Amino acid sequence: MPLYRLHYFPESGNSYKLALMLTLCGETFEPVWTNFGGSVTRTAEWRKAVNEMGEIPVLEESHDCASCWLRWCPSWVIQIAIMC
Ligand SMILES: N[C@@H](CCC(=O)N[C@@H](CS)C(=O)NCC(=O)O)C(=O)O
Repeated sequence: MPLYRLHYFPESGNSYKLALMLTLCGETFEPVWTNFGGSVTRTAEWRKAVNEMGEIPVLEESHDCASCWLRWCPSWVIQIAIMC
């Protein structure tokens, strides 16, 4: 079973949509709260580490090892990735 990490913030409908889909698909995931209001997604560090587009949500997926992560975005691509 894959490991999932969802970078989100609570007010994000796009994040909610993915958390709901993961839950309805019976998947567990680690929610990674992101300080969107504090503009962390606009920093060069966050964009380099998480999403160069500067957008939330981002889903990370790992199959074999906890240090190898696939990173998915935007949300419509994530929905397809969860289904595959
Ligand atoms: N097309 C993207 C849009 C995601 C999106 O608009 N996220 C907003 C927050 S809900 C965002 O990160 N906006 C960047 C910004 O305002 O700096 C998706 O569906 O994932």
